[in-house]
Amino acid sequence: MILTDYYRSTPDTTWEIGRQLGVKYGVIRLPEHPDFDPACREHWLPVYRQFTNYGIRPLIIEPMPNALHDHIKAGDEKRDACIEKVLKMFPIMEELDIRTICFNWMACVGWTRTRNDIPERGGALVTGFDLKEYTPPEAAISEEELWENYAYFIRAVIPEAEKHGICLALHPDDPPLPRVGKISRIMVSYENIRHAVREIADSRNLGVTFCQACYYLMGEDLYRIIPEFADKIMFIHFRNVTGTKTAFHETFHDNGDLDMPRLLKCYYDAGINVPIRVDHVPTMAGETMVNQGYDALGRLYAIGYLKGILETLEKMS
Ligand SMILES: [Mn+2]
Repeated sequence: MILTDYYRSTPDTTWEIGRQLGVKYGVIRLPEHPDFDPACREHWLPVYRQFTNYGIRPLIIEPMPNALHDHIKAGDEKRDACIEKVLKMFPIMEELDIRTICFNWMACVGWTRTRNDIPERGGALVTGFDLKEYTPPEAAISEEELWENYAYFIRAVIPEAEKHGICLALHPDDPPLPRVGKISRIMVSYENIRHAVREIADSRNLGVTFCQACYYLMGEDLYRIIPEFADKIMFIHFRNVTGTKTAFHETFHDNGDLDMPRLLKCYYDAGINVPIRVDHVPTMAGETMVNQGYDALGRLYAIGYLKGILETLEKMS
């Protein structure tokens, strides 16, 4: 596995901690201020160099810039202009050898929680979701529209992605509920995602971000689908939770429903050797919540835990 961490484009404590932990590769979030144009090479270069000068080599862009992607998912009048910009990102990524974009197909509402102050072990705070407490926004999109817009996008970008050697790694919907209010969601089951990445287009440049806790909350058998998806898993979100898709919360990585060492062994046994990053960590003692689920101390613990299991698997196999 290739150990990475998630970095915003402005240096903060997570950059320092990553470097101190020996994490050499980055999953990076592009700047979101309106002056940054993701289609413009000159705008990428200083961002890229700031990472490489720091000792972090960017490998993955996550997420696809929302300013473009929201129109593409909604299929509105700005869609084609936004797709044009996405296509212009590919040669820049090729030049910088950043080969993967993690994207999702949640329209109108992205990853969603109802609370960010649930006490986990020892009073560390985690985010959670309870459908009973959730008020969806006043937007509407149907399943048919989502599939149509997805197919439209994939058909437009895959030939260019193939030309430039760029991979698109589809993240499941989080939480994986088929509907929130009048907003449908489609990437909510293994069957649907398999259809999205195998049948709508069958390309080596189209695969998945395996956010393992989302698949668990779908009710899927991870030990069955990981080997079946071995050729499609391009990136792993190492994440643990407890509960069900209608009521769950995040946990420390060693304290949820998922058997983390067994899952890592399952990836190994299936021959999956891709970038992996820890996901959604608790906010710990002495910390003020800055980016919920992404604060520094929780990452420190989670990365150490992940490194420990990976090293053990490598040395024991
Ligand atoms: Mn995830």
